[in-house]
Amino acid sequence: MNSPLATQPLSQAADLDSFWMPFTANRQFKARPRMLQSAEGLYYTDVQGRQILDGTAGLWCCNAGHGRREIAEAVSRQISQMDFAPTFQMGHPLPFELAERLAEIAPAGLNRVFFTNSGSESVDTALKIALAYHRARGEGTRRMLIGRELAYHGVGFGGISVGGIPNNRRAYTTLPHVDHLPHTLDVQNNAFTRGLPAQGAELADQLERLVTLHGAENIAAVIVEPMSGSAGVILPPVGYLQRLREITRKHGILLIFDEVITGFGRVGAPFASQRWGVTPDLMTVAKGLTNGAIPMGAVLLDGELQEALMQGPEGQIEFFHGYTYSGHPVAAAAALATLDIYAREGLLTRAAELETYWQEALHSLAGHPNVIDIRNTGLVGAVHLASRDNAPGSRGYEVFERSFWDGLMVRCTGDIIALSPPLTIEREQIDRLVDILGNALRQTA
Ligand code: PXG
Ligand code: PLP
Repeated sequence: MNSPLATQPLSQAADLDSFWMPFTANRQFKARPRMLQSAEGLYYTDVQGRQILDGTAGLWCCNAGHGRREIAEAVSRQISQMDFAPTFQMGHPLPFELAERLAEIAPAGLNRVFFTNSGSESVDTALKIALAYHRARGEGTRRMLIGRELAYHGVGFGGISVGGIPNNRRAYTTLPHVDHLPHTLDVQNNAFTRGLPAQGAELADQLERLVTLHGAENIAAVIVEPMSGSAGVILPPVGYLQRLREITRKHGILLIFDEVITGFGRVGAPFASQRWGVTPDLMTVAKGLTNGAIPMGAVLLDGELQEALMQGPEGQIEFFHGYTYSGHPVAAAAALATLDIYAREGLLTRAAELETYWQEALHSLAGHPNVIDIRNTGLVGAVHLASRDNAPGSRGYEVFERSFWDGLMVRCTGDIIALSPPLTIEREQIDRLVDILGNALRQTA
């Protein structure tokens, strides 16, 4: 494998200036573009015809792998039959069917579904439901939202407010009445742990401090990713989520799990909530809901929350919120076809079956240059590199770029390499992934 880092020709695309790419160093990218053209199974093919093993399921979303014909056909059929239908004061069967199907695989009690178009919209929706719920119950002083350091909850103003990634916040303004729990990354004590770290459950007790500081009667909800994905795979210490659940319940605070990444089989159960045995009051999803094929998100919630908003006259709208495309027929068709695939192929639990193999393959990279931690759960992994003096992030980026030209797609967050392959990955492909990444690590000083 030779890395054509310096020899890559510019793409054939006529003009790269007009598209302002999201979360991208546009000038750097456009000087040497990585341009994908097609995808099938575990592989992307780029415009030069090079095959790239997908180590990230796109952006954590193509859980069933690429090119799934059933999804394409469902989308094509639906778009011909009915391209769009309003869901404000109007309906069509698909989102009703989809909501019921989601409730069947969701953690017990989460049997109401509000549709959105993305994870960011799901987060804003969940936060609004939490605020409206308390107000409807006569506890309107509960306005405060608690997030966590290093959390990623998308890019809406609600999401960046409860989120804790400094670069995603600092150029903007955030909601008032927000506070944050400490994050749970502890490389000093937990480095190279296989699975969930043993140390750190007591970090959940920081919530008691925030309750004392702000008053339980002022706190509406706590939102956490059961496992932080974007910030570089930060796992919940054993017992941590249970502790958060106990404290929130004790103080009448709603608990929201943001399962945009962990949902749909990523950590070995349909949802992280089930894998780690903690049921939140609300749960946000997106990404894997449609296998990434069509934008769609959702908030799943306990039926009692919706009930609390239904106390007014029958003709009164109980929740003043919704998106033009909430329950979009084409997205719903894609989601139903996706759920069929997940069920038929056992993908919502396949990560649990592959977990040990994945874990050992990944941990074989311990001892490679600059590796200071390796983390894993389900089919998620992170290789954490020491940062270069005065150039944090540069080493991670170099490994990412080298891997790409060697035929492997990974994500880098600063100096952390994150991995989340499609849940359809086979053992040989895991070996290949680790080979290419190992090579990139060895070649990166
Ligand atoms: N919550 C969580 C936990 C997420 O991971 C969002 C909300 C926002 O979803 P949308 O659909 O609005 O992007 C996310 C998204 C990465 C990466 O490389 C992660 C996400 C998106 C893009 C890249 O880690 N997570
Ligand atoms: N802006 C304007 C002017 C609108 O009319 C609408 C929806 O009708 C929106 C924003 C919101 O768009 P969406 O429902 O797709 O989120």
